[in-house]
Amino acid sequence: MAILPIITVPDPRLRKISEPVERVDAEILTLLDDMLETMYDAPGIGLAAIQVAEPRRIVVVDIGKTDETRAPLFLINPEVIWASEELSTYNEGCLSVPDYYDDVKRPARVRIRHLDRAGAVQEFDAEGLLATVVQHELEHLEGGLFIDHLSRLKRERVVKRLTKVARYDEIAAHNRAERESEEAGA
Ligand code: GNR
Ligand code: NI
Repeated sequence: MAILPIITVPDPRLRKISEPVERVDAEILTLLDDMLETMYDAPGIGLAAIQVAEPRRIVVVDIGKTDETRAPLFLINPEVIWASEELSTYNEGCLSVPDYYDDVKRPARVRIRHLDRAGAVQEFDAEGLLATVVQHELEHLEGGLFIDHLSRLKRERVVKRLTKVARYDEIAAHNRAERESEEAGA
């Protein structure tokens, strides 16, 4: 198992449409396990493969709060096959949009069809937080982000701040590499 780096806005890879999984093989199972470990470490309650720079239609979710209530869901090629007309609002966050939370309205209940780890077709109904998280993850597979639901002003403000953070991190990494090569040479 491995903890993978999570990419953040404005990384353009987050806007890619993820590709369906053709066959659930050992490589996919390893990716699912690594994604779960990465999500627990973050910590988060959902993770789409594109957030670890893998443009494949794979999602892990676990809304359990403690180690005892952990119940991971592994969703391969997930689709919403029914959504309620009734909407509900949740204050959402995203590991790829650090330090920002805002209300998003989505269908209150959904029915999901997906492949499981054995490659078998499964369906389940979700409501409440689970319905919200699963829809948030499926949006990632289309290159979407929860900030797409906000006003343009709000979205641009968040993207601007995270662009500055990314530039700052890049300069810090550059300086660190320079210092380390000087120390190695001295
Ligand atoms: O950890 C997460 N919490 C969360 C809270 C409310 C609505 C959605 C989420 S998903 C998020 C992890 C993440 O970024 N998944 O893509
Ligand atoms: Ni997210």
